[in-house]
Formats: sequence, C-alpha cells, structure tokens
Amino acid sequence: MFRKILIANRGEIAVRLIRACRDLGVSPVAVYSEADRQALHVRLADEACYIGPSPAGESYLAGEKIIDAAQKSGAEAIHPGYGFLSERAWFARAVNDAGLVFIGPSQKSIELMGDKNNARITAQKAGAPIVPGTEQTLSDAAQARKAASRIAYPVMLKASAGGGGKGMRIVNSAEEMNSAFELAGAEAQAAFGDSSLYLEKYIARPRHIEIQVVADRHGNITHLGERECSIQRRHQKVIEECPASFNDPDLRRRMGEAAVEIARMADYDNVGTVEFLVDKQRNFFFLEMNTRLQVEHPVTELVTGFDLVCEQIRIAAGEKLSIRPGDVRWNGSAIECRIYAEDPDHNFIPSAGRITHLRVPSGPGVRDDSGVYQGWEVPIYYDPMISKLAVWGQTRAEAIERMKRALSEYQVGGIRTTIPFFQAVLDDPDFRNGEIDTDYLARFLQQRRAVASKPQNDELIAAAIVASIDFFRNSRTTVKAPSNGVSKWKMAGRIAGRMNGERK
Ligand code: MV4
Repeated sequence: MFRKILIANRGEIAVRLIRACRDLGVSPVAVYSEADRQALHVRLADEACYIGPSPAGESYLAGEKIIDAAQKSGAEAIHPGYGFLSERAWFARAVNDAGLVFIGPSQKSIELMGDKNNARITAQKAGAPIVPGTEQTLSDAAQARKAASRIAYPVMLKASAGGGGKGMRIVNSAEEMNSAFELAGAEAQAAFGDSSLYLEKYIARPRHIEIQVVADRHGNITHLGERECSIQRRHQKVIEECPASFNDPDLRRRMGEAAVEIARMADYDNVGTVEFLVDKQRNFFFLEMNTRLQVEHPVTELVTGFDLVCEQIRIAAGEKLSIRPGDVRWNGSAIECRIYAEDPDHNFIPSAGRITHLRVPSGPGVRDDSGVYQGWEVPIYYDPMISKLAVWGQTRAEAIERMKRALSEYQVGGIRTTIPFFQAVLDDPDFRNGEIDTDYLARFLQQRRAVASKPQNDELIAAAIVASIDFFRNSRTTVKAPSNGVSKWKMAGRIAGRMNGERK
C-alpha cells in the first residue's frame, strides 16, 4: 500500500478521497488554488500544496504543476477524482512517466473509451448490444443520408470526440440531414478540434442506466449493479438511485455481464462505469464508458456496502479485488440529491457567496458528502455543487421519506441552494411512481413554471374584472384593492379562478 497519495481535485470529492486515505492508513496531500486557500479539503489533508491562480486552467488542470507537487511532497500516487484531469489520457501517461501511479485505468483504456465511436465498436466486439447505427465515422452528408435511410429516421448524429451531449443532433428526415451534418460537424470541431461524426437510431425518451464495474490488474472483473441516472438537466445528473426502480434481477444480470465483457475487451482496470440507454420495451444499448470514479458512486456504496474509493486505491497498489462476484448483494434502496449553490427559482443561476449558516442533516440512513463549512465562501470559479446528500432505506419508499426528512433538516444561509427544488421533485407523483426517463426533468420544470405563473394570471384577470366592475358602476377605475372593496376583489378572484379552470 502507498504511504502518501496526492489528491488532484477539490470540493466534496477531494474530501471523500481524503477520508478513504485515512481509512487505509495513507497520508493525504491536498493541492489548492488561490480561491481555495481556506477550503475544507485543504484543512483535512496532512499537507497542502499551492498550485496556482483560481482559474482551473492555471491550477486544477495544470498537470505538470500537480505532478511537481506530488514529487516534492514525496507522494507515490495521484488520485484525480472526477472531472478536471481524470479522463485525460496524456495526464495518466505523464504521471506514469514521472514514476508515479495514476489511480485509475491505463492511458490506453482512457484513450479507447474517449473516442465514442471506438467505444461503440469495442462494445460491439464484446458482444454487447449497441444502438443500430454506423460502424465507421461519416465522410459526408450524402453518406449520412444513405446510412440514415437504412437505419430509418429519426436518427442522431454524434461527435466521435464528444460525450456528455455536446455535438449531438436529432435528424428527423433526409431534408434535415445536410444542414444538421454541417452544424454538428462544426460544433464538434469547435468543441473538440475533431469534426468526425457517426450515426445512431434515435431512441425516444429512454432511461439512462449505468453499471458500476470494478477490475483489478490480475484479470478479475465484476459489476456492482446499476444506477438510475435519468433525472438530468442539460446533461447534468441531479438525482441518482440504486437500484433502478424498474429493475429486475434478470435485466441487471444481463446488463452487468455486458458491462463486464466491455471492460474486459478494453483491458480495463480500476473502477469504471458503463452507460446504457434502456427503451420502453426494456431493450438496453451501450452508450459510453466513463473511465473514472463517478459523482454518484455513494448510492452504490450504500446498497452494496463496498467502499469504491478504497477499492480503487488498493487496485492501483496492485492488490487483487476484495470483491468476489458471488459476494455482491444489493440491500435496500439509496437516493442521492446533488445540492448546488444555485437558485432553482431563477433558472438555476449559480449563487456563489459566503455560507453564513449551515446545519447539515444526519440520523438513520443519511450521508452527506460535503465540501463546505459555515463561514466559507463558495468560489465562482468552479462547479457550484456544495454537497451530495444520499440516503438509504429498506425500500425506495422509505428512502424517499428519509430524503424528505434530510432535506427538511438541511439549512444553508447566505446563498441559494437547490434544496427546495428537490423537495418538490420528491412530492411529484411521477417521481414517486418511478415514472422517469431522460425527459422527466424538462417536463417537471415546465409543469412547475405553468403552476407558478397561474396566480399571476389570476391577479391580472382579477384586476381586469375589477376595472370592468368599476366601469359599469360608472366609478373611477382603480385597480388597487381598496380596504372597503374587499368583497369586489374576492368576487373578481373567484371569477378569475373559475376562468382558469379551478373547480369548487
Ligand atoms: C442518445 C439518445 C437517444 N438515442 N442516443 C445524451 C448524452 C450523450 N451521452 C448521449 N445522449 C443521448 N444519446 C440515441 N441513439 C438520447 C441521449 C440523451 C440523454 C442520454 C442520457 C441521459 C440524458 C439524456 C438527455 C438527452 C438526450
């Protein structure tokens, strides 16, 4: 086992990695930027190295500075967490070239899965179901049209270098193809410096289900079941669950086996996640593989009892898997809400600033993976997630009630958070019934906007009615509620309500 590990990340995940180091008797070394001088992860580590100015490009993304810090501190390994340098193949290679261990898969596996078209072909070779589509990248729009007529519209153009929703386009007919091909190619070129595209059949309103895999450097691979990640906003997950509410043991076994074979084909080691789309008929199709620890790993930990970060570190140290396929049991149900410093009432605009008050929930079945403390100022430079609130229950229904309890205990002063938004989702009948897909959140938010704007409509209609009553009474029109005219306003309100379809 390592004696010292450098944590190349910040926020809640840096704190999570430090905790794993403690559990393994390893000394954690933090790195921090200008904005993070007072951050929680800096306070919890044994040592901390300053790596540069606040913008991530000059600090958390500056690979050579981080490798330098590792060497100066005497760390033997680097854990990249998620985001930042975690899926940059060049960084994994640079770490190895510096004589250090990269806690993650090999540079080759990262590279292979980073190209979404190659990943797709790898999955196919592994015998996993892939979405019907092209096997090679497309050379022009004519070739795309030819392939699309074979696959049948609607289809989806995707960037080979893409992922996470960038450079993607739905194409409904041959007429749309030329412009869609140009636009998607240009977008991919601008975002990734690579314009190559491939084509897939478009799956309408699928679920996004992912399988957690774990592999050591001795050829042992197993899976830890699925997570339901369909509740997303602009390709960012906001609520995740383990297990998926629609899951059955047979589907889990088949998806798990497919994921394990894909990992084997990619010569994969360490933890990884294989993403699938699941259609209404419960067909599943490979989507992408994420070659890192995922944000939502706690729900799998709560249900299986394994510590994924400790497992990652042991694997990187050359140890064999501590998890045997036959040992994996799924106990109960877990839900995670990503608590963001964002204002859910104003289109989730980031709400950076000082946390003037903080009360964190606890009690049976509650886990809060936080990166903040009272008095700390949430910087504007990074992702504004402040904590991940995860709960466990015997059943999904119990987990939902516990999440509601935990959210009601959670108090954050000084900044806006997404806590009230989660409270509304947890009361939504569709969510409670598990009727979710990748469009769920867009539908939910649209519904909420309609409801929120209704009282405003009522007020406007009431004002118009009041003005009309005044007009017919031949009195001066005042659309302010006069203290002696309450009954008139009540009547107007009732008429307005009825006009809006309310039933008495
Ligand atoms: C799709 C799809 C439907 N059909 N591919 C979005 C992000 C990228 N990783 C792949 N994505 C999708 N690919 C086919 N053939 C729908 C999506 C998609 C989606 C997938 C997972 C979670 C949320 C999503 C939201 C919109 C679209």
